[in-house]
Amino acid sequence: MPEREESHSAGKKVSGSELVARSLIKHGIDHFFNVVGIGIFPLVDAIHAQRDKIRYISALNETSVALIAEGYARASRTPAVVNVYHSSGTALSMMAVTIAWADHSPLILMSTTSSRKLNRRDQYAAVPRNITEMTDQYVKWNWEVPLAEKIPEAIERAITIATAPPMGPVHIAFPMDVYNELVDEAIIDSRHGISRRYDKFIADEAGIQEAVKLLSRSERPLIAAGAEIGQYNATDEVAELAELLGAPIVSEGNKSNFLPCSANHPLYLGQLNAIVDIAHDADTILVLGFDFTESGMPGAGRTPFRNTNQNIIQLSVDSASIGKQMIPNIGLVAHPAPTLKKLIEILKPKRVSIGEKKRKWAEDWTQKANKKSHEQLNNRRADPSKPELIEEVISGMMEKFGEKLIIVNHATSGGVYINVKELKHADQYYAISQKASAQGWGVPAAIGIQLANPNRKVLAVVGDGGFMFTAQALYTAARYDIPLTVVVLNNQGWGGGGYNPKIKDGMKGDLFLGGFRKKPINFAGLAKDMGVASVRLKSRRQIKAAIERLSSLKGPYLIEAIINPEILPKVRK
Ligand SMILES: Cc1ncc(C[n+]2csc(CCOP(=O)(O)OP(=O)(O)O)c2C)c(N)n1
Ligand SMILES: [Mg+2]
Repeated sequence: MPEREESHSAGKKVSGSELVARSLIKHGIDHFFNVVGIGIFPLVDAIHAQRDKIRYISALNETSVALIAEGYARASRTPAVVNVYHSSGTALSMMAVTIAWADHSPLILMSTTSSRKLNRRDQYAAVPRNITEMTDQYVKWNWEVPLAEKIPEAIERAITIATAPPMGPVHIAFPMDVYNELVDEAIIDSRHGISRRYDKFIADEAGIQEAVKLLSRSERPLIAAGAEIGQYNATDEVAELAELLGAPIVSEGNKSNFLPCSANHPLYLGQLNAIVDIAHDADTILVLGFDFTESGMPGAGRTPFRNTNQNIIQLSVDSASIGKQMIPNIGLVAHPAPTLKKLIEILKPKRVSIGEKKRKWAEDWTQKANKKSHEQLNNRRADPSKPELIEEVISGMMEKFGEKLIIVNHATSGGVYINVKELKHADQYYAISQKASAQGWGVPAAIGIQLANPNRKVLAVVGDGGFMFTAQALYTAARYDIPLTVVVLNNQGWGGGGYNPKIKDGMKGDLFLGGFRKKPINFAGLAKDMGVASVRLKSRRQIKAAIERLSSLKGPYLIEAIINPEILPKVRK
C-alpha cells in the first residue's frame, strides 16, 4: 500500500457536513439560512454544533428564506449563505437569485441535490441533469461539488467570486451523500480560507485627467449616480464632487436599490425617471455605476443619454457595463471610491467656477424636481393639504428612531408617500431595482436587512398585493423576535400599474385576483395569527399610540394603513 493511504486510515476523519460548517466559519459567515428536508439533516446538525459561531435562520419556504438571505447580503455587502432542498427548493429560491443578479447581491445559493449514486435517475426529489443548470443565466459561477474533500475549495471559490466586484450571486451544489462522506483531515488543503483581496482599483490616470478636463469645462454638468455608489461606499465622494462642480445628482431606477448620497443633500434631485429631460439638457454627464431601466421612462427605448453634443463619462466596477446602455466618450473601469477621490484631488486646485449661469441651471432643475414630487404627492392625497395615514406613520417612525431608522421601500404606487428627503444618510434606505422588479421581495428582504443591522430599526413599506406574495415570511420574524416594523398599505389590492382599471372592468375584473374588494383581506389579523403584533389604522387618532406601542415590543410589528383605493390609481402618467 502506498505510504499516503496508510496515513489516511490512521488519521482523524471529518465529515462533509462538518467541513461545510467549518469552512463557512473560517470565512466569517455568521448566519446560515436554510429550509430543511431529506438529505440536509446532517448539515443542519453540523451547523447546530457550531451555534455559538453561526446563527441558524429558517423560514416556511425557500422563496422566503432565500429572499431573507438576499436582504442580508444586500445590506451587509457581505456574502449570505442559503442552503435549499433539491429541485423544488432550488426552484423556489430562484426568485432571490434573479434579484441578486439584477441588484448585484453577493448571495451564495447552495443546493442539496441527489446523491452521486443516484443522480440523473428519476428518484426521490429528482433533478434531471445538474442542478446548477437552473441558475446558469443568473450567477457569476456555479459548481456541483464532486467530492467531500473539495468542500473547502468550493466554499472559498464561492465567497471569493461572489464578492469580487461586480458582486453577484453564485451557486454551489452538494450531492446529499457528500455530507456523510468522511475525509481524512490530512488530505484537506489547509490553504483554503485565507485568501485576502485588494480590489479598490483606481481608473487609468489618463482617463481621469480627460474626465477632469471635460468636467471643469462643463456649464451644465449632471451626475447620474447609480446603485454602485451606495454599494461600494462612495457616497461622500459623490457629494463632494457634486459640490465642487455645482452639479445636480440624479439616481437610477424607480426606487433606487442603494441611494448614491444622503437624500437630503441639496444637490440631490431624486430619481432620473421623474425628470428625464435633465439628461437631455446637460452638456456633460458623469454616469457613475448606473443602471437605468428604459421601460420605466418616458419615451421607452430611447436612451436619455444621447451622446450627441454631449460628453458622457461612464465609470463602473463592471467592464461589461461600459457601453451597454449608453456609449460613453470616456469609459472608466474602476472602483468608485478611490477613483472619485483621485478625481476630486485633481479637480480641487483647479477651482472650477460655479458662475451665475451654472448656478441658475442647477437651481431651475432643483425647482422642477421639487415641483414634480409635490405634484405627485398631492395627486395621491385625498386632500392635498392633508397627509395620508401612511405618511404620518412614516414620519412618526422617522421622528422616533431618527438616524437609526432604515426604510425598505417596496411600496409600488405607495412609494410616493416616503419622503426620502428626510433621510440624512444613504444607508437609511434600501429598495429593489426595476431591473429586478419582483413582488414579494419587501418583507423577507427587510427581515434580512434587520438581521444585518441588529442595532437599527427597519421599517418595510409594502403594498398589500406585494405583501401577499410572501406574507408567511413574517413567521420567521415572529419566531426569532426580529424587530422590524412592516407597514402594509391597504388599498384593496393591486391598485396601480394599470391593474386597477382592469380589475374594475366588470367581468374582466374577475380574472384578476389582485383586487381584494370582493373578499377583503385582514392584514393585521393575518399577522396577529402568525404571532406578529399588529394594528389596523383607520384614523389618524390611532397613529400616536400605534407608534408608541413599539417601545414595549421585542419582536416584529405590522401596521396596516387603510387608504381610499381610488386615490392611488388616480394619476398614471
Ligand atoms: C413576482 C411578480 N409578479 C408579478 C408582478 C407584476 N406586478 C407589478 S405591481 C403588482 C401588484 C402590486 O400590488 P400592491 O403591492 O398592492 O401595489 P399597489 O399598486 O396597490 O400600490 C404586480 C402583480 C411583479 N412585479 N412581480
Ligand atoms: Mg395595493
